[in-house]
Amino acid sequence: MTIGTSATEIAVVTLFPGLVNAVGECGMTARAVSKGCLELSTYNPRDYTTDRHRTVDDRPYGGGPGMVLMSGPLDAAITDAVANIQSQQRVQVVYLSPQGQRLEHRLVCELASQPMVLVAGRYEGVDERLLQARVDREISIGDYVLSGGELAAMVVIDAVARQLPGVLGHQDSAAEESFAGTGLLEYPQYTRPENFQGMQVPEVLTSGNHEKIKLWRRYQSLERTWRRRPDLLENAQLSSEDNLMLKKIIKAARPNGSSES
Ligand code: 4GS
Repeated sequence: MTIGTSATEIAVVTLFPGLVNAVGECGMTARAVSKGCLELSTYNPRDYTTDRHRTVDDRPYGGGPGMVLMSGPLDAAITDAVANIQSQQRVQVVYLSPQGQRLEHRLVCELASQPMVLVAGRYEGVDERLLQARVDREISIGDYVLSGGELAAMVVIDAVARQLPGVLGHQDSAAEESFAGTGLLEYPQYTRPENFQGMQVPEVLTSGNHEKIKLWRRYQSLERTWRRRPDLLENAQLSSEDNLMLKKIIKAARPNGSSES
């Protein structure tokens, strides 16, 4: 018998398996695979065609430009992908599309806990009936149009992989980063040399005073978030010390209490 693995299983239905498989061969995501935290597989709808030309697309009913992915080959590929997932958990079938729910940290964490089949579209999209019949949810990586869902699927895979326990070298890295712990942007990072083209590393970072370093970094995180992504402050978990620091930051930027706009 086989022992149920604890790896998060992700299968991708794609006309370009080589593109998607590359994410499992490089960097952090490759480490997640080799450590047994992540299992990646691909299913090509073209392998589930039955005609001589291995047709996966056709012209849209009603006319118009471009081609639409046919339901049949996609349906068969999804069925095979779902059947080959070992996990006893419910498999989520996800279609990557600009019409989906926007990907953000909370959704990444939610996805990390379950096996999924990611469906990557091409051309003008897929037959609506395939979405109705087989897809549990649609996810978008942003308000722009890609030429295929593959890059979006790879974004999901990368973001999910780094949330899996045991993937990151430093255990705390995932939790410490932007959005994860507190919903703030990260503080700036520096490494050798101490002087780069006349620019010095902030003195506090070479002081060895860890309490001061921690405060400085928190200040930087708060200031950056306030300047660059003030919208994030609405939902950030701020301590009373954070709120005091934020007041200081705002006062330093607006000495006369003038509204900056
Ligand atoms: C996205 C996106 C996307 C839509 C795929 C048109 C080819 C394309 N997928 N987030 N057909 N943005 N998909 O642009 O996920």
